Amino acid sequence: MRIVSLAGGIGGARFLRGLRTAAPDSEITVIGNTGDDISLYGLRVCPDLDTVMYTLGGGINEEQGWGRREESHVVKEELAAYGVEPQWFGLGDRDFATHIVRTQMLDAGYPLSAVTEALCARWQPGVRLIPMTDDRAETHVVVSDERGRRAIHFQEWWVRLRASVPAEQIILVGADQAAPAPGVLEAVAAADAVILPPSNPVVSIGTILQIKGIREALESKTVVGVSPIIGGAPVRGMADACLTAIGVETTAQAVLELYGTPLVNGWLVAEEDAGVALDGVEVQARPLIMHDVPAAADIARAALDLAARLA
Ligand code: GDP
Ligand code: FO1
Ligand code: CA
Ligand code: CA
Repeated sequence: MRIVSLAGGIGGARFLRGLRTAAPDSEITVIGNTGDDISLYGLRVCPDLDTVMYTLGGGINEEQGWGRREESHVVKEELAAYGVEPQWFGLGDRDFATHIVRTQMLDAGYPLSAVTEALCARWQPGVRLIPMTDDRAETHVVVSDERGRRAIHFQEWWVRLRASVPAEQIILVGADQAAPAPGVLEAVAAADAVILPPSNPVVSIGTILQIKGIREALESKTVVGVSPIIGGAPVRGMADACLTAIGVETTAQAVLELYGTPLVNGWLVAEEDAGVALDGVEVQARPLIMHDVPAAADIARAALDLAARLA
């Protein structure tokens, strides 16, 4: 069986670990969000791709959900001693190596998709991880602060400001010029099932859906989504601040409506959200907390079963 999954960072990666367990004989292609990507100190950083790669490859810091385990921060301290900015983003020493390799390959002319494949040769994530695009398309957030109304990089809003300043707009800068990376549309066309994991509906899944051709390609497939919102709140992180910015309520119902039909055919919600409904979509209530890999695998199995029934 061929499965395609979109993915952001933590929610996507943890779900994928379950999906890989639930469907060990399937070929899984992951289309990763690159809207979070940022260049720092001359290095290209791809947080969501790395979170998926490290989580599936056994290198993730489990408590934090991003970055490497057994990490040290000597380089960060040395940069700070020179007064180098920004100091609000914490790159660890082991993680730095990934960004050095990536940047070196990008500078040599390799597209991000080829670079990601090369990095995955080390981590063996057990899925094919493809960035949504090889083109530069970065999420920016329009805020009003003491410096007036301006657009800042998504990471500055998320990490430095902790989404405490309301987002007036969330914009994927470069979306118009960005094409799906090689293999993305081919994988979707060949897929027996497409899964939307419980990733951020705005800045993870919503970002990937903005790359031209991707949403349209998905619409003709059997797509099952897993709600990242349970009982009116994100399970983790600040997705509520992103949803508010685009005028969508933080509920499993509103996220389903945001994705809408004909994109989504099946939707998994938590048991307390039973009652969510949309014409043309089969909704099922299930325990949706990914406590551990077996719990994530149970959710993945439910998503695959629903997709098989709807196909
Ligand atoms: P990010 O890029 O690191 O922010 O990660 P994603 O976009 O992939 O996922 C973030 C979303 O995952 C958040 O909106 C959370 O609500 C959701 N999430 C995290 N853990 C769980 C969980 O155990 N169950 C469900 N249903 N959603 C989760
Ligand atoms: N998140 C933070 O809250 N603080 C950090 O200093 C930070 C550093 C960081 C470094 C590498 C990486 O891959 C991810 C990192 N993240 C950090 C997480 C990440 O930037 C965000 O959670 C996501 O981009 C939002 O999805
Ligand atoms: Ca992300
Ligand atoms: Ca569909």
